[in-house]
Amino acid sequence: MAGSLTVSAVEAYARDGFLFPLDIFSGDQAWTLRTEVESLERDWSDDRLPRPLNQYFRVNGQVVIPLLARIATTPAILNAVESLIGPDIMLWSAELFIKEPGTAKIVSWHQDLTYWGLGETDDEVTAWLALSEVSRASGCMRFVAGSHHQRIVPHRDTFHADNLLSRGQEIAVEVDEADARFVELHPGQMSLHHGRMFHASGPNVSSDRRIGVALRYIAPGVWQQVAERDYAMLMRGADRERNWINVAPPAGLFDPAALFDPAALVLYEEILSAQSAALAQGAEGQVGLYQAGAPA
Ligand SMILES: O=C(O)CCC(=O)C(=O)O
Repeated sequence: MAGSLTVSAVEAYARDGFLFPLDIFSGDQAWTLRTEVESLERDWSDDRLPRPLNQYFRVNGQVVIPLLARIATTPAILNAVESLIGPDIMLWSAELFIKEPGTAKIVSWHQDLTYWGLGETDDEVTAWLALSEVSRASGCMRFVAGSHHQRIVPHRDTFHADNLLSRGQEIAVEVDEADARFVELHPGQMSLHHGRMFHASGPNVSSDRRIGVALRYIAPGVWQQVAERDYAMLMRGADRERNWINVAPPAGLFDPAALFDPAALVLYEEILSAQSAALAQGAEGQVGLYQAGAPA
């Protein structure tokens, strides 16, 4: 099946904690997806939404933006993910990481699972899809091979304005940059990384935007261990464990009807508020992306 990983690729993922580059879309298809993202920015970057558009881009975008839910169901992506976590696949969050050209936005060294409340599971994987040229110059990710074999290491919050992470969290132990692999991708290619992978990304000194879609997939057996409840969208197979409140893809884009429970924008607030118990655990400052009713 298109996208399914070979035995040796699965072994490489188990050894290194990542895989790239994987071809998912042609350059033209990726360009079309990029223009869809950019038309959302053109049409909705005003005050018609309860929160700034970037909030919906950065966390749980699948709940309110059909485009992100649609990308997450791409068979070639799901086939690759299935090779790693099995045939039952749920989407926990879809996120856009955008760095404007010539800007200082970075992502500090971190392990994804640190504040998600999902424990140290091996059954979560991020598929990160490039919708632009993703190079060293444009601020590609860097991975440390084999770092996922460690447990979750201590992190500290920086809340740095140029950090794209919700609390600017960074690993509090030394990471040797010499160990880093640069995850360069062409538009339409993706990488896969383990939730305990040490990873970071640099500023965009190129002349184009750097646009990536991060899709956080879990097997249904993963469970929320900090917040009282959590939500996920079934992508393939079945959710037999029932650890998750199952949510459906949005019926329409920011549909006015979605202002009323149980539809998308209300559901979005409900999910943020539930997840904030995990995502803001131990934070000394406000974790903007998870603040009730507040702009991000
Ligand atoms: O897009 C980036 O630069 C970082 C993304 C990231 O940290 C992630 O997807 O886990």
